[in-house]
Amino acid sequence: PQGLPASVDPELQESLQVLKHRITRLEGVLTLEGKLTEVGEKILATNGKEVNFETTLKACEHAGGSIATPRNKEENDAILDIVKQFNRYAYLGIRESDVPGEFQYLDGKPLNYTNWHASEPNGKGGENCVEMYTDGGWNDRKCNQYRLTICEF
Ligand code: 293
Ligand code: CA
Repeated sequence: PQGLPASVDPELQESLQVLKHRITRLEGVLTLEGKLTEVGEKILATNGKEVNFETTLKACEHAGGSIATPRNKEENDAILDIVKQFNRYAYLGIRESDVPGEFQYLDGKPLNYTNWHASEPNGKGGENCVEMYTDGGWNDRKCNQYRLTICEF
């Protein structure tokens, strides 16, 4: 009936349950096929392609996501799994700020988790992007390298 919230409509409740079950099964299939990694509430995916930073940003955005950005060790490890599977470094959603040597998320907020490789960052303003090595450590690096595209959703 008009005016009642969806939360009390039993038919909508049932439809929602069916949809959620189908999504859960799809996620299971895609995870099994290695096309998708779930970490917390986040989904990670790669297209296996190596492109520069700007192209990575666009590819992830075009897919409705954003470039993978590790916010904690669990997420760093999940991205690392993909980096190791492909044996290719990947750019992260982190960039140098206006202050040389200081890095931030793409929205300009300060980092609240880091995993810099030994002696990094060392670019002193000359390496504005950040790549993940195959040991999970981060290196500041020029943005024009060809790196594995990993997006988060
Ligand atoms: C220098 C010293 C190397 C280091 C490299 C990277 C470049 O060449 O040990 O691996 O910088 O930091 O981003
Ligand atoms: Ca560096």
